[in-house]
Amino acid sequence: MTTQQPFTFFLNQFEARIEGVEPLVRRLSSLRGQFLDQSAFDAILAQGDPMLYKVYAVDRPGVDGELSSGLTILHPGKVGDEYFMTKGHFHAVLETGEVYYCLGGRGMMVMETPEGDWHVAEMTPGAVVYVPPRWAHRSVNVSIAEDLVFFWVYPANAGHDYGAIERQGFRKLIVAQEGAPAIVDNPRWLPPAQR
Ligand code: M6P
Ligand code: ZN
Repeated sequence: MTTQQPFTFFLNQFEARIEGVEPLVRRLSSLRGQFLDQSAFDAILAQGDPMLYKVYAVDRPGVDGELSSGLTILHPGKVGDEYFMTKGHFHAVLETGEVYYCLGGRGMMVMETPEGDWHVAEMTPGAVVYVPPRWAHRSVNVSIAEDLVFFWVYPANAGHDYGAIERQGFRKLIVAQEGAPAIVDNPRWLPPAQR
């Protein structure tokens, strides 16, 4: 029985990175079909493929008891009226939660259960957002020009299930209305009984 050894890593809060970790980069093209305004999406892509976010992950072996953690930097921007966001996912092991600790910027965490219950939590520096088991989650940057920076930790064997979200998105979208973020219904979203 090998005993995992304790370790320390350094999260550089001011440069928003984790020393010695290469980030996963997600560009706009990897969220094709996720934004409501498809023509605005295509118009941006015609000019280039902007980086939406970077994920510095300190992943651990996917065995019981291990915890993965890391830092995500989500850039500000919009596709039409909709703010830049992460893909969003359920965990492959549905009954696993996640803790998010916001270090900078201003955002919202959109969450929902497989039954269609929903919740949106504010993300501001110092906020710790608890995502319970069974809740899908997506981070949205609602700032005009500031990166949304947050630390997260979750069970290393949780995995990511993107399928349900890719098929119809979240029940609620975050869009700019008169210059302020608003929670609106997603016209693509269907209740479980109608899928
Ligand atoms: C957080 C964590 C990561 C996740 C990342 C990007 O940083 O939950 O596990 O990968 O968000 O979110 P997504 O995987 O939905 O693109
Ligand atoms: Zn997660």
